[in-house]
Amino acid sequence: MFKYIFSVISVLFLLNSCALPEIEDVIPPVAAIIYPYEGAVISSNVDVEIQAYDTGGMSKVWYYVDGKKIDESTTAPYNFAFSIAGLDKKVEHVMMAAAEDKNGNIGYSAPVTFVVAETADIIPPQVAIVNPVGGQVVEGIVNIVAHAEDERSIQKVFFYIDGQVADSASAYPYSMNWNTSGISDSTSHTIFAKAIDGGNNESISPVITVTVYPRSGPAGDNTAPTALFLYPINASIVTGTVQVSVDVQDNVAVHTAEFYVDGALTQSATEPAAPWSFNWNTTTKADSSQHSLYVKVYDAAGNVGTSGLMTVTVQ
Ligand SMILES: [Ca+2]
Ligand SMILES: [Ca+2]
Ligand SMILES: [Ca+2]
Repeated sequence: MFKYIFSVISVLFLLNSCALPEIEDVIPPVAAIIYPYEGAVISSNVDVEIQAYDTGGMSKVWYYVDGKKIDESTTAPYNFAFSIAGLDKKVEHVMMAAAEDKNGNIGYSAPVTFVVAETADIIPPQVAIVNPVGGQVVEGIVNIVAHAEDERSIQKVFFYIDGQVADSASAYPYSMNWNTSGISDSTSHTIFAKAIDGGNNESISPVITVTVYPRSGPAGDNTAPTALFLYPINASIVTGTVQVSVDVQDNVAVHTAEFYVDGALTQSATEPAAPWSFNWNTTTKADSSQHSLYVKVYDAAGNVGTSGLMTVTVQ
């Protein structure tokens, strides 16, 4: 009997623990219409771009124009070829997007009002890369920015790096982040943008060329640091523990300094203040032995400088 009760309790406990967690997703997705933007003037068929997000996963996204459902998709990115055929010209139309998550919650975008132009747009847009500038040395994450304008509307801007589409933007500001880490030092790369207006006219920006310098130092620093012995002086006799002093300078900052004795690294410092001073123990050297000394200095951009070679005699 007790055994039976114990079994029932066990089963109940098991069922209960299975049913326990699972927090129900009651939060609807967020949705936004990226293109057309508010007030856009559309002159031909365009790509509608909708962004939607849900923490619990998306089921589908669809959109309406003037209250009538036009299209839907279950896979991101939510871009739709949109035909303006049948839409009245010169009047405002309202577009709205909806997104449904896997639990059936539905979220709606803000409405966007656009106008279908009476006549076809035959004037192409204008576009130029405004950041970086041609000839610039770039590193790390580079924010590429294009300026695009049209007498009616810009539909999309594509960014090309070395002739390949790297990214696109449908909303102002037209920009993308280019991660240059992993790209070989001191290599040249071309960048241009292509803008498409609401009439599907295209324009290409002038091509700019930049040089990638992905090390950690300031971009464009090509000046090597310098090192100059203040003490000891060349051809002098030293004894015991010598306080070596070296003036280290750079146009930006000295990152590392290294002291070499007879070609062997003996002392180093990170971000040394000038003058760089340290104690050099010569008591392990044989009496009357001669030793060569020099200092190497590096800046954060990887430029290297070397002091002159100096010879001292240990007494
Ligand atoms: Ca949700
Ligand atoms: Ca135009
Ligand atoms: Ca430098």
